[in-house]
Amino acid sequence: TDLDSFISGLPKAELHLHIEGSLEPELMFSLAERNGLAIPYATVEEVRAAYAFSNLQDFLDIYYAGAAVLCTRQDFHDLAAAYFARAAADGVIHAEIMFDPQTHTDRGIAFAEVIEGLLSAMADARAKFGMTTELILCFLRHLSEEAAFATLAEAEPWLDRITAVGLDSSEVGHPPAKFAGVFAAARQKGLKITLHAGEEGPPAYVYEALDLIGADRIDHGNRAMEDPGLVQRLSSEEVTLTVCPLSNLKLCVVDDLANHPIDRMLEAGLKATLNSDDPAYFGGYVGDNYRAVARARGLGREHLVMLARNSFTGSFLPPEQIAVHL
Ligand code: ES4
Ligand code: ZN
Repeated sequence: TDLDSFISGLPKAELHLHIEGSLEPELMFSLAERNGLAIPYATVEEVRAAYAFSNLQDFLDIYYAGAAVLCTRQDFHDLAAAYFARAAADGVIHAEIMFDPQTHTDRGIAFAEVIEGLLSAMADARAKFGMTTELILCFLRHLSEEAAFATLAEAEPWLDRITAVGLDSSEVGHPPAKFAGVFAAARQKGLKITLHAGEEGPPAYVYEALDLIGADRIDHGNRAMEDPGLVQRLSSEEVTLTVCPLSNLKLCVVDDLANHPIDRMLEAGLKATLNSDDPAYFGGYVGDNYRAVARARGLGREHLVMLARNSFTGSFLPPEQIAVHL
């Protein structure tokens, strides 16, 4: 349709993408074979059938198991190269990708293997597609703050190639406050900060992300909509929210895309963006998210243009580069 081709042709940035969540079942099988690892599935169809989640933790258990096939620098390169090719086809011209080093270093994979594989794919994306890319190092919030400090220390040789630090994994019971020290240290090193907050966790976690951590961006933020004062605050401070509709549907953050709050967020003055989160697990890349939510909520071109515009103004690109995209 017209709207579909309008969406594909709309230049956009992707700001919320876990690179481990872009591992398609086909690549999972080929990497398992290349690395001599067994996986608990017989076929690609069986893998996809396992992707029926009732909450975030359900998904995370399967996502961490899948990530275990990633072992070498080449594996991380191939993973990211496949994502950049799909993103480019979707009209993504700038991508800020998150990675979870602890998921790999805790299995004995060297931090260097992970990041060097990602960096080489990023260089290729620039050369092949003209795409600009940035790295966001995420701490796993179900682990200790001490472990996050150790990860930040491991990243030290690459800090000039890491734009921001993030916080992901199991939200409830692991509030931003648990990581106040390590985010302060990251800020001191010149890193930007983005935190998953208000996906399953309460509005209080979004307040903590702002007040205790000084977050530059909020990942998800859906539950902020429960608190009018918080909506006002996010709106007046122009805090970008990286919203992920197909993720919200798959993880039962919303019961139906027809009830997704994206247009209510925009109308409340929130700087919402559309993103894919873990596209291999949630049934679509960023273009699919635009199309699905446009259809379900009846969004018009003005909404879609605003969402794409927010993806650049909310990016961690320097202001002069943002200006080029507006
Ligand atoms: C994640 Cl959807 C989501 N939420 C929290 N942590 C994550 N890690 C990967 N995907
Ligand atoms: Zn996420």
